[in-house]
Amino acid sequence: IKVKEVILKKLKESTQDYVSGEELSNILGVSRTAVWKCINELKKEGYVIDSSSKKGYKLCYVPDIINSWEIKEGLGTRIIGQNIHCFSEIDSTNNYAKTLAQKGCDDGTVVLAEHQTQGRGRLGRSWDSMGGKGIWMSIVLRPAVGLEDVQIITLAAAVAVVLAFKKVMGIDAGIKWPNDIVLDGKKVCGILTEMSMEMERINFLILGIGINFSHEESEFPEEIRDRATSLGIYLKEKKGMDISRFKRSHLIRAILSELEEVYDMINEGKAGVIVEEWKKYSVTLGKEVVIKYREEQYTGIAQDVDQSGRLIVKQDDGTVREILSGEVSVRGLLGY
Ligand code: BTX
Repeated sequence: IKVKEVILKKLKESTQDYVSGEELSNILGVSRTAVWKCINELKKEGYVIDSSSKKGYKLCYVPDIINSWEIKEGLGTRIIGQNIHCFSEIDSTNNYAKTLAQKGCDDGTVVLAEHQTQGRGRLGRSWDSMGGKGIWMSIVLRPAVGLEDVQIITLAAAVAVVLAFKKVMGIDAGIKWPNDIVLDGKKVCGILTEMSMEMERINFLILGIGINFSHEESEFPEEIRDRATSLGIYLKEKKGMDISRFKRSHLIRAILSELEEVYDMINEGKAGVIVEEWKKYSVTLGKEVVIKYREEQYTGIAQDVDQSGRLIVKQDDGTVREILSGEVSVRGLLGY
């Protein structure tokens, strides 16, 4: 992998000119045949490289694939994304991240896959994770905070994703409490937070983020088509832009770097700042909501989110409830 990484770096530094096979083999201290083999591997992955027996190699096109060196290129974080594990197929990135965390991996370790065969949502639901179309990613966090702040981390992750959408694509997305990210009332991203506790303390936390990137409408399973959307669908409809001008690795990098900023704030005890930021993007506050919790169901108006991330709902009879978990449907969103 190292050799491939260096070759790619060299080719990227010189996109106007050819880089000779001899130069590459000298830099790397490997044979020209070894260089040629790596070039072929890169081509198989989708990189378009022109090779000329006289001049050498020239990089013509970088594909939208997910690998650690594309993501790490220009990633300015200290913690999040220092270790990145990429798979072409996996059951669930959250499962793999959990195994890594149990073995003691570093804070901020990232797991990504092109395709998940058993992508998971919350409450035992499944998450459709089509190959090559999305960002299916899990991040291991070891926050220095107590259990009461777990909800804030989930809210913070949603804020990080929304900020990255804005920075990279100019898209203004909304957040449905606690952490569904929606465009035009449809879900474009879901976040699943799982945690391991030890003696009342957080041992580690897995932040699973699923983003529909380039799906066309017909590529979603029929049963979710009216509730799901992708960045690609939205860009085409609203801005007449094609998603192919963006690369997933670029968006991933932006998310990791926004995530590090909010993560720092949490570790510094600034949960309040996160809640205020979250409220700016909320599509829940002020709306009529239906809360389902176990056997119970009631309606009310979502009034606020408190410092612990609880949703404050005022019921029609005036009773005020604080909600930490449960299902919340918002009038006008996701088919309700
Ligand atoms: P959730 O329970 O809020 O959402 C799941 C529900 O959303 C499903 O029941 C279905 O109705 C709908 N749905 C399923 N797939 C999609 C999709 N691709 N787009 C829009 N709606 C969909 C949200 O759970 C949390 C999802 C986290 C996914 C990430 S991906 C990386 C990591 N690994 C893993 O297994 N899960 C997380």
